[in-house]
Amino acid sequence: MNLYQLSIAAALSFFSLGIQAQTWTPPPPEMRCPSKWGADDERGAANLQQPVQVLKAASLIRTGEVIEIGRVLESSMPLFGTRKFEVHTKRTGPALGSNQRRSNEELVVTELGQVGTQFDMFSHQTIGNQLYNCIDSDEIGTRNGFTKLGVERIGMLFTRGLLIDVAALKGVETLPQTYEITVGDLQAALAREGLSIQPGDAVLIHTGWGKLWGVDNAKYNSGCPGIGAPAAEWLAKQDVMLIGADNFPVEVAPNPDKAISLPVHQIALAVNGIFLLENLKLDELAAKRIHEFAFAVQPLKIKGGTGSTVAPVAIR
Ligand code: UVW
Repeated sequence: MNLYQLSIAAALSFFSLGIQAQTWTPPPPEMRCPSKWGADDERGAANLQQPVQVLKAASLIRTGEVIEIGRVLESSMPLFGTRKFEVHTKRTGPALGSNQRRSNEELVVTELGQVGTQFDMFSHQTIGNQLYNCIDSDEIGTRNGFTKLGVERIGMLFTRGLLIDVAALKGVETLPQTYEITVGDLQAALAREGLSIQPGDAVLIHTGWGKLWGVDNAKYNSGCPGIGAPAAEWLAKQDVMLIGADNFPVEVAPNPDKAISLPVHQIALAVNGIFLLENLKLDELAAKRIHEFAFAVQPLKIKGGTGSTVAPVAIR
């Protein structure tokens, strides 16, 4: 083997060490319901949003620097499946009055809950027919939104944020496509920064995949590195409030186990009542090596909505 072949072999074994070809099966209803927040609960991990959580996050603000981690909404952004985003500018009428006042506005045609940097609510994903707390999605789905588990119930989340930079841990700008981030990767990246997860944290995972946003949208949407089911279950055990990433589904896609579809969506939203935050812009936090910060996000109050496009920030 020459030097080039040796380095390729070393890189392959470095990444393959993390690959867990495990399957995942949803727990039966009696093991996931009622949720730990009670049978009538609709807010899941948002219940961790208590005054003490806000004060803890506020104590992390030392310089006042605000870093935007949300994407700009525009028609040229990557869109999943058949989703669309169109802005139709409306210039409303002639100049009025002696002061010549004119107005501009726009009609935005989009799946407002599920485009751009997006916050997934529990009404977004099911196991069979059942949503979080084993609520039957057919019983609460109407032509005007869901009568339970709507995103309007969440409000402002202001909590401690952590950036887990797995790309930096591996010494790459971008993790390989379909690389499954393991529990060991998360633990090693946290240890590298001397950090540990606390209940109520917003955990954001940097894979580097976000570099493709607006640059190669087809590749961005064709699959991505991200956490697998074991890492999601481990994060859920740490009592996190939210899991986010710089890719479209937070999780590895497609799953290495070709028999299952986006299991992390079910683990987070349907089983544990933990929010997902997709399509984050994490390059600035990663470049500045900011790993702990105050995190703020407020989903739109779309009554009965399955999620919300959002503009979250990190403040340090
Ligand atoms: C799905 O709707 C499956 O995906 P996402 O939550 O990633 O938009």
